[in-house]
Amino acid sequence: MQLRNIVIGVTAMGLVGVASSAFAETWRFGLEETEGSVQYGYAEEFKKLIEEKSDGDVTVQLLPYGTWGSNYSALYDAIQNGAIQIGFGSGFLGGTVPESQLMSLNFVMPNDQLETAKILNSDAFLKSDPWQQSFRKRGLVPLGALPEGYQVWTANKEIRTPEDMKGLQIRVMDNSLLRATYEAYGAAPITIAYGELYSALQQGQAEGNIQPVFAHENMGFYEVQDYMIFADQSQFVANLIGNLDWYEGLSDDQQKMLDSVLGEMVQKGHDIQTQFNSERLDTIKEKSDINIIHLDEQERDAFRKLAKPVRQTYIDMVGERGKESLDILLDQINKADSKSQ
Ligand code: 6CS
Repeated sequence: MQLRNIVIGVTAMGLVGVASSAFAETWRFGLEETEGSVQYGYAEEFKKLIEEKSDGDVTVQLLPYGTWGSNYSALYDAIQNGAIQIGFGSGFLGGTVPESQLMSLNFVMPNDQLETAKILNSDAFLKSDPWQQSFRKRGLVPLGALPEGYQVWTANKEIRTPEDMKGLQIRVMDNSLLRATYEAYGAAPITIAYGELYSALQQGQAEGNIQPVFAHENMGFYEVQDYMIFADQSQFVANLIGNLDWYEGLSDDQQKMLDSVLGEMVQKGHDIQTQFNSERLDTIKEKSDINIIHLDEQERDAFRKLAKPVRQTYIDMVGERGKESLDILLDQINKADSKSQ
């Protein structure tokens, strides 16, 4: 587990140093996760494609969690001010782009994870005015979305019903919508930084955790939890964001190249997350005797009912633009559902 002892050594100086090079041919790519993660696997593949297709004119520099700092707002600020050109923003991004909390709603996305990736990266959703404006108003541009696998609960007790979750101090990312969701389930959610979560779980400051499987393994969280519960209530989705001025300053050819690489990355991102999550689950099973539980449909239904009103909470929290994005998303999901029937 790489991050337990991470030292935050960065970086005001490093970031200021490149602020003036927002239009340089080195694209700095900030990741919310460490090496060995889905974001890192995606970024390595993205780097390879961009460097090949630009004939070496563009170099992509990967900045994993810890190299730019460990407080996510430092990463989002750096992307907003152009010190870092592109990066991922997931649960914590709600403080910068409130509408992005849409990705945290439970029981909304299709069960088919590739379908989710296709819808979130479709022109109908990604290029829609409300979604674009949510980011553009904050100096950012949404370039894509990476579903990183189902969010899996862990705890030191079995959880099959909302009753089991009652009062559980489960850790959520810093996101009002996630807090509202887990309060609706009856839990007592708390927020802790990603890099401090292992020791918080170990010391009992947090009683439960929510991560895709690869992260439970990559960060060692499973070592200090007894139960792993698959409720398939939501997928972890990271938004790929760029600095707006940087994006608009790219030549037409560069924008086309970027678009085509992002198109290729939808399937590749899905393949990476599927492989990482499945291999890491094997590792967890080999290395621990954690109890693994899969909720059945009836058990999931109890959580689904409690999650439904949180859609309105999202609208109340973020306003009309967020409602429009939710409507577009639900419409695309319905269309995909009716095609598959
Ligand atoms: O739970 C978190 O804070 C982090 N988890 C993952 C899988 N990626 C980044 C995120 O911020």
